[in-house]
Amino acid sequence: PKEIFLKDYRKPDYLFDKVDLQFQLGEEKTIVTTKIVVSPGVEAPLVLHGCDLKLLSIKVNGTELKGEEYTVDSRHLTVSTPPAGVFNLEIVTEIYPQLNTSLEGLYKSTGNFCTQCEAEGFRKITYFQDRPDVMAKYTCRIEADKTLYPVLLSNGNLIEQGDLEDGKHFALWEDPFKKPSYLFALVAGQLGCREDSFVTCSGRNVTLRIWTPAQDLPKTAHAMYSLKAAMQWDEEVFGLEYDLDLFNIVVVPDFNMGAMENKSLNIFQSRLVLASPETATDGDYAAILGVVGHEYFHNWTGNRVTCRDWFQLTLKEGLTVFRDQEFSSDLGCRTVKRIADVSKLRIYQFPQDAGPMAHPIRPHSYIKMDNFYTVTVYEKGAEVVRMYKTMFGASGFRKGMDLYFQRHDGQAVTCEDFYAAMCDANNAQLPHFLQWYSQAGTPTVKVSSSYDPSSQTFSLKFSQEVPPTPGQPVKEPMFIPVAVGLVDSTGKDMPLTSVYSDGTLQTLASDDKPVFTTVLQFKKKEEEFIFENIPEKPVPSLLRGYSAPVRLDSDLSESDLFFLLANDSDEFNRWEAGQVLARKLMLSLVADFQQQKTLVLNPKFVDGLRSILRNTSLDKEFIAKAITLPGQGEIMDMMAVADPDAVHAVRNFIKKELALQLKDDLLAAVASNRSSEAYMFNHNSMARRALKNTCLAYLASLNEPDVTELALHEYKTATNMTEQFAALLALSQNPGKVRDDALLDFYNQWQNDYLVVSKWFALQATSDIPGNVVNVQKLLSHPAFDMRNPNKVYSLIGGFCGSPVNFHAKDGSGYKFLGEVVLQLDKINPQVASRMVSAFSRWRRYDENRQALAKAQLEMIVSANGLSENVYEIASKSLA
Ligand code: BAL
Ligand code: ZN
Repeated sequence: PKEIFLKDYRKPDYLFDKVDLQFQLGEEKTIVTTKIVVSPGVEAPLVLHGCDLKLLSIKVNGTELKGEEYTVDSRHLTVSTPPAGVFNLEIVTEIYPQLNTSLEGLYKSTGNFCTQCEAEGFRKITYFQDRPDVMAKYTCRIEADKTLYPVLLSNGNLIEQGDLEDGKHFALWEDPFKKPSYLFALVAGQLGCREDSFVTCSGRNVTLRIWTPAQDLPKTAHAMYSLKAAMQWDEEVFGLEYDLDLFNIVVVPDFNMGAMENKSLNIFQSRLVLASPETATDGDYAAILGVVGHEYFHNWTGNRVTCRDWFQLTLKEGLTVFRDQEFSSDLGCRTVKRIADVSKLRIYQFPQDAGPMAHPIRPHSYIKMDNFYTVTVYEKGAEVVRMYKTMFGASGFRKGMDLYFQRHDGQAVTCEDFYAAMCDANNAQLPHFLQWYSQAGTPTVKVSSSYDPSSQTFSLKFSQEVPPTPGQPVKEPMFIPVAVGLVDSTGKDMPLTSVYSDGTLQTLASDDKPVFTTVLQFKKKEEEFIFENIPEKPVPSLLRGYSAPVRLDSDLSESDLFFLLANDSDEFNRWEAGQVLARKLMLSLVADFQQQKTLVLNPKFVDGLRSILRNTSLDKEFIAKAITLPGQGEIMDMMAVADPDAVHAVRNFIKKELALQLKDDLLAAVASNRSSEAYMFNHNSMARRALKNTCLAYLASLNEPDVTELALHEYKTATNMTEQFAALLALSQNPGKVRDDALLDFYNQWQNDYLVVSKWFALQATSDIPGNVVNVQKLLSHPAFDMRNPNKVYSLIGGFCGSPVNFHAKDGSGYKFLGEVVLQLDKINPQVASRMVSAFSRWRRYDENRQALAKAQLEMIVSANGLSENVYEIASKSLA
């Protein structure tokens, strides 16, 4: 397999001005006729990408090319000497969507045709310069059987439609905006639609349609609400208006990604559109809001301004994730959303950044671009965008965005272009900030503090270390914005007047405009900041709001942390103080466990959580987050040698001990947070359910008859999936008849709803009951499971890999299971298989025995015949 490098980028040899596509969709084969108006760039052969295509004919300016005038191999079609000047190219290919299980290019899902072209799927439809910097205006004519495929959709506006002979019909679509091939989409099938409209800020009436099989239409109301909210928000916050008269969303059950932002024809996997209170949880509702927003926001950040090459993916994804995070924050609760996003970063991105697949948010190379749709490019990329906002403030960030669109609308650009727009609009420099795009690895920031009462100064000494990552043994210091507040002994923020660093005194506030949080620009290996006019020794609240994606290692004492947990005005840091305490506590108990000492829970920790639980002035979802322990993965990530058994035992011990000691408070919280109100998607209702469900989970860990009764009661009386599923989860913590009966009952109730059945798979797959690999193996042959459906694979197999004890079972049974499944899956869908094989990538983090077992599976995979490039890249880099 060939590695592609960012440094080798060069402009396309030819430009495509106009592309007319014609699809004759059939049951056995589909004929695609592609007409392109080509403008010459350089005098060179015209090399087009192509994959799994049968070439029927190729014409230049109406004349069919002879055999010696072009060559075809498994990846390219090359026209050796194209004419000088503008010319017309016409290519006819034959493809077989009904056999396409890779779900890239044109394929069938439950009888309907649909497409997925990002990143490089368009080349499975026709020969093309399939790269994002080739932008053209498209038309698309679709011909198909009218009974089987009554709905025919593509990008842009519907220009013409009508009947043809033999029961066929056609539709002609025209997209007035230039776009790269990855944004092309086509859908044909039997679909109903929910229609609504939105009047934009300039008064244009936009028709909104969500297409899905007719029986699911009632479940599209929340997605439509989310779409309209997103359109409104983008106008209000960024002044960005929708630019066509029609916006379509299509729901398909079989889809590799969550969703796709094709111009005016977004395609979504069902889970991220369909919701009803009875079948979807609060988490599902929130995900739908975020992803519908995300895909809509791409219309500007991704579509109107796109990426020059795939290395720049974070330009559109990091930015658009940041935008969807802000959208969800504005519609819900900012602190809770921030906690959720930072947790996601820690649980998924930190391990990636510390492993063999570590890459900068703009990777330097790839074998398969599909492997770089990662938490690093997306989530760390969003953190990098957030840092611009932290540095320039909301209005400075907006100015930067305005300039970015003013300069680059209609272009395919780079991360430097975004950086330049941000800096130029703010008349500022961010020294070596671009390192965030090129250096991988999570920086560790160490902080020590000291107070000098005689000079009334408070000093913060910072040092940073960016760990070596594959291909990058030595790192330069990064630009790290550190938001800081200083808390006095009464728990109030001190006014910050001036800070001294690097020979310069910076005035922070005037008398009439006090400042309580300031952003320090930490940009050297070591740097000291000295606050002046500090009348007493403060407790510093560092990295407020998580102002940079780093690991913070401060010298705060246990009592400082308890103090911040109780008092910090920055709610994020209040939560964070509790998490730091919990992480320290868990790590020390893990050491005790490994030395076979008796485990004892620090009573101060119990008291701290009790007072949070009893604090009625706090947001309920914040309380739920604050009493939730860091995940097992997070703790393993902090150990020299990850020990899943010890971490699991310790986490369970703390959970049970807390449940025992806080039982009355937990029971009271469950009782007082019941409600007979109809389901509502709003923060207060969701917060109430979150607190109730978190408390119920704690209680169930006791495995006592009264709490089992309680969980059963909650299960039976639940009127929405959020509470029903939480009760099922509580009941399924402990092996036995109650668990088995509840799981069966749930399946019987929901067997006809494949999205709920996916949850049922996930619940069992992620379970930490002993020996669960056998159950998961059995579920592979359950009639409701289907290896061709990515959502089910992510639920069952992906879920299993996320269960530390069973995936990392000492006897290697979890590894063996995954090794076998990956090879099966690779034959069906390489993209999905490579996501699954990623679970092995951190194998070196475990003990020698586990290392040997996991390595053997990776070696077996790498040496398998006919392995896809997708899986090869992940598996071979994991072994390197
Ligand atoms: N562009 C791929 C799907 C997404 O990030 O929106
Ligand atoms: Zn995206």
